[in-house]
Amino acid sequence: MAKNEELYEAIMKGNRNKVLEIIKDAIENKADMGDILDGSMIPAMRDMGDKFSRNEVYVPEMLIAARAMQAGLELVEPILADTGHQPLGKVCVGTVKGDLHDIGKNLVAIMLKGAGYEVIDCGVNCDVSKFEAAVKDDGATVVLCSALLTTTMPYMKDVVGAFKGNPNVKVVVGGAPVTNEYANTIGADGYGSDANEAVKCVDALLEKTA
Ligand code: B1M
Repeated sequence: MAKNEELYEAIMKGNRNKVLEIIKDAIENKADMGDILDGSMIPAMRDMGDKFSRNEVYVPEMLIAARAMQAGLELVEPILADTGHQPLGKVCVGTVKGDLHDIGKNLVAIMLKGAGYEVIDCGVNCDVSKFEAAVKDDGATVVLCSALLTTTMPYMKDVVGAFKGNPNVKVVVGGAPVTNEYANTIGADGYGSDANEAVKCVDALLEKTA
C-alpha cells in the first residue's frame, strides 16, 4: 500500500488546509481512497497515538491532528461508503451514568475513528440501556466506558454485568481514577490507561474474537 508522505506529515502536524488540499487533489486524480485512508491517514493517527503514549505530544497536539484527520475523513468517507470499504469493526463509547466529563471520552472516540473503527458515540451520563441500544440497534461489538469520578466509576460494574452473558460483546473501561486492577476486579474484558491504549486494547480484543 502506497504511503503519501505529504498527507501523513500534514495529519501529524495538524495542518487541516494541507490535508484538504492533498485529498481534493487525490479525488480529482481518481486516486484509491482506501489506499489514502489505510496507507497514510490511519498510520498518521496511530503514530500520533503512540507519541501521545510516550509523552512526546500532548492533548492539544492530538486534538489538532484529530481535527485535520476529521476534515480529511469528511471528504474520504462518502467515497469509501460508495465503494463498500469496510471499517475494522463497530464500537461504542460513552461516559457512564452520573458523569458529564467528555474530553477523555471524545479523545478515545477520535483515536478509534482514526485507527479505522466505526464509532457510535453514546455521549455522557450513559446508563446501561444506552450501551445496550448501541449493541442491539447499531451492531457495536465493543463497549468502551469512561469515568472521571470515583463516585461514577462503580457504575462500570453494572455495564460489565449487563454484557456478561453475551460472548460477542466485550467491555473496555478507562478514565483517570480507573486502574487495570479495578478493571480486573469488576470483570471488564479490557482496560486502557489512555486513548491510545484503548485502541490497542480493542485491536487485541477483536483479533481474539474474529
Ligand atoms: Co471535573 N473533576 N468535576 N469537571 N474535572 C475532575 C475529574 C477532578 C479530578 C478535579 C479535582 O477535584 N481535582 C474531580 C474528581 C475527583 C474524584 O472523583 N476523585 C472532579 C470533580 C469533583 C467534578 C465535579 C463533581 C465538581 C463539582 O461540581 N463539585 C463535577 C462533576 C460533574 C459530573 O460529571 N456529574 C465536575 C465537573 C467538571 C466540568 C464540567 C467543569 C469539566 C468537564 C468538562 C467536560 O468534560 N466537557 C471538568 C473538568 C474539565 C475536570 C478536569 C479539570 C479535567 C478533566 C479532563 O478533561 N482531562 C479534572 C481534573 C484533572 O483531570 N486534572 C476534573 C483531560 C482528559 C484528556 O483526560 O478525561 O482523564 P481524561 O482522559 C484521559 C484518560 O483518563 C483516558 O484517556 C484520556 C487520555 O488519553 N481515558 C480513557 C478516559 N476515558 C477513557 C476510556 C478508556 C480508556 C482511556 O477506555 C474505555
